[in-house]
Amino acid sequence: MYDVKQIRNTVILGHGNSGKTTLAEALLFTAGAIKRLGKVDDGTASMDFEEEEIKRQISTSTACNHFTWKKQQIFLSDTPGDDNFFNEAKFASLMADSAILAVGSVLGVRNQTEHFVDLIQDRQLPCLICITKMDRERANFQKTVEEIKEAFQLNPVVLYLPIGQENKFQGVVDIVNQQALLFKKNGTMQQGEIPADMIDEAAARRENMMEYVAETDDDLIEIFLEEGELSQEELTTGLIAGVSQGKIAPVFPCSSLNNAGSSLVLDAITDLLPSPAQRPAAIGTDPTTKDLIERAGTAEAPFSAQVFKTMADPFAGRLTIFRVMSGTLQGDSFYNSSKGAAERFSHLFLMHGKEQKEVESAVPGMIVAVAKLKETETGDTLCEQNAPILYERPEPMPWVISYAVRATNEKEEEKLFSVLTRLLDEDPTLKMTREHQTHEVLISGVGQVHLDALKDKLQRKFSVEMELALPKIPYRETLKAKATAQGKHKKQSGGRGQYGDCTIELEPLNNDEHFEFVDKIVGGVIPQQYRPAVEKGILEAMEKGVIAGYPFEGLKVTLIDGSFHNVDSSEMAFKIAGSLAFKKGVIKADPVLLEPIMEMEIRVDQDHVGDVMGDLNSRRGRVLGMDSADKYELVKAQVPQAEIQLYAPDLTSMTGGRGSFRVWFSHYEEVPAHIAEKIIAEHNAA
Ligand SMILES: Nc1nc2c(ncn2[C@@H]2O[C@H](COP(=O)(O)OP(=O)(O)O)[C@@H](O)[C@H]2O)c(=O)[nH]1
Ligand SMILES: [Mg+2]
Repeated sequence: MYDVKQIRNTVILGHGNSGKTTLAEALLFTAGAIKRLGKVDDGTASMDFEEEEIKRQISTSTACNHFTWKKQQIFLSDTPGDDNFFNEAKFASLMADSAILAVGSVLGVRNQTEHFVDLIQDRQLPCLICITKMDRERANFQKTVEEIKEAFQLNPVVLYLPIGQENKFQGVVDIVNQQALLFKKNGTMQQGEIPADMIDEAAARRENMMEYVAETDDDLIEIFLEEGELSQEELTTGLIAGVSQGKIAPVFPCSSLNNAGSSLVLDAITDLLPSPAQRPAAIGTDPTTKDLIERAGTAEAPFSAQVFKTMADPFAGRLTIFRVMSGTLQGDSFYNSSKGAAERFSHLFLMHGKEQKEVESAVPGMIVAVAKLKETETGDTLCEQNAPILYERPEPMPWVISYAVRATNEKEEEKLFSVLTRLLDEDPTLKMTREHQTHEVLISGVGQVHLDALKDKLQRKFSVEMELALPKIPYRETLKAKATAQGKHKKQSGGRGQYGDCTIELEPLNNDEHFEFVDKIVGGVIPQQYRPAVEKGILEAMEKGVIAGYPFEGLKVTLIDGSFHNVDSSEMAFKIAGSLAFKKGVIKADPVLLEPIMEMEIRVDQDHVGDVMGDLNSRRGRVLGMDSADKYELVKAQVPQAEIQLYAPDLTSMTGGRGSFRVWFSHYEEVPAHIAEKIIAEHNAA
């Protein structure tokens, strides 16, 4: 049985390539959870176990792990830093009680670092900051700390000052205890002498730290002002309180590739970061009354949990990963209050990277998994049926790029779509839709790399190959003027003849309706039984379009005249006559192409607003307005779908990764003539 106070649940966040996975590896190794120190670069890191991660040497999915350090149960999640997989980091941050922010000592704060700091601040997660890769050439600890101070309100406080940098990085000065600690190969430290040239700085930093810590607490500041200093105990307890309230973020220099500094971080996780019991109670609602309910993170409260991840495994089936929010989970069932369904399971697991280890029960703060649930999806709340609660479903990152997908081998179409359906479960940022007009299946995601990685995953994990192509734009045709046309179908040479003749008026329908048919035949010039055939013929011809092969929209037809033959007229003949009249009429009625216009909301930093607007202009976009949101500007615009099929990668390169956007369908609009000409020419050439 686990004690909630002995649990620490933390998530590693930071931009891509900042050394998160390597740091996780070093922590696991030092704590004895893995036997060898794996490397991202040769594909042996235990947190990057998916084939696509090994191939790309980037994490694409959150890896959860559990290990013990100093009798504490540590739950550690390693997340992707790439924008394409930001949703993984976002959801993982919702499972954790604290965060470790990784910032590289060479490149320092990057544009993307901001996104992760936003996650930390949104949830007010207490946080440690690791300055990674201290062994690298041009590593600069001080400069990196200064950058962090400047860019974010995290209040970094250096607990350990590096002794040496680059290949001379050999240990740290422990500021609180004024001692030197030198690295040992196994990730732990041995005591040493503070280098002579660091003694003064170390002492000054301790003074400084006292003041800093004192300022986070009313009692401490009083003591500090009276006594001029804090006792060792006051400093330590003040530090712990400051960290767990998110007022101070301790900074650690690390070189995880050499396993240097790992035990310092592990100690900080257990000694400085809060247990689930110290975090604010979880807040949900009562599913029937909608009243707010608080659930404290104690083992005695009624059980509740939330699902943050689902993994599709080709062999084991579906694995549902959730964090216990309150109470104790035991037995073989729980209630899914999001779906209103009871779920049964046979084993409860702890996650160890790609492996799982069975466990008897789970208490708040623990990340656990069960296999083969029937209805449960990511975001769902699990609880006791007689103490139901619903937690707010986290909003996945919006999709911004779509491709038409098909199986490379036509025979594998069915398999492809069944596997894709399973993967949709696993990744809430993937969307699959069938486009009725173009008959394409579209797969939408968060970015180019996101969909490329999906393609790889399908091939490697499920051995189906898929092809991605830019989707066809669902253009439509319509008319702008009125016209009258006659359609006559006549074949009366030998045998039974065919005869149908109709005259119709065509005009635009301005009410968003697809089609309207008015029958104004008088005196039976076309017998009643043939008139619906005229309408049918027109409808069928509309599907195929007239000028460029796209479906025709917004047409009102009035049937005004015609003639028939007693023997040779038939339904078929009038259908053909109708379609002939339609085609002839359309040509005279100023036909045009319509294109889908999308509404976009682009979030970008001040520095790039100008570039983004200029670019929208060149994409035939119309800016509707601007808004400010925090440090960002929100640009609202309408842009033709044809112009933004690859907007996601373009925006990333335009803004250095600081832009993001949402997009949704707005309406149809006429295609400008010079562009319509090209589309029509392409159609005629095909
Ligand atoms: N020299 C050096 N390289 C490192 C260190 N930590 C990570 N790296 C390298 O930096 C790259 C990115 O590391 P990774 O852990 O995958 O970063 P992540 O994307 O944040 O998970 C890899 O090539 C690592 O080998 C370190 O402490 N020292
Ligand atoms: Mg990684």
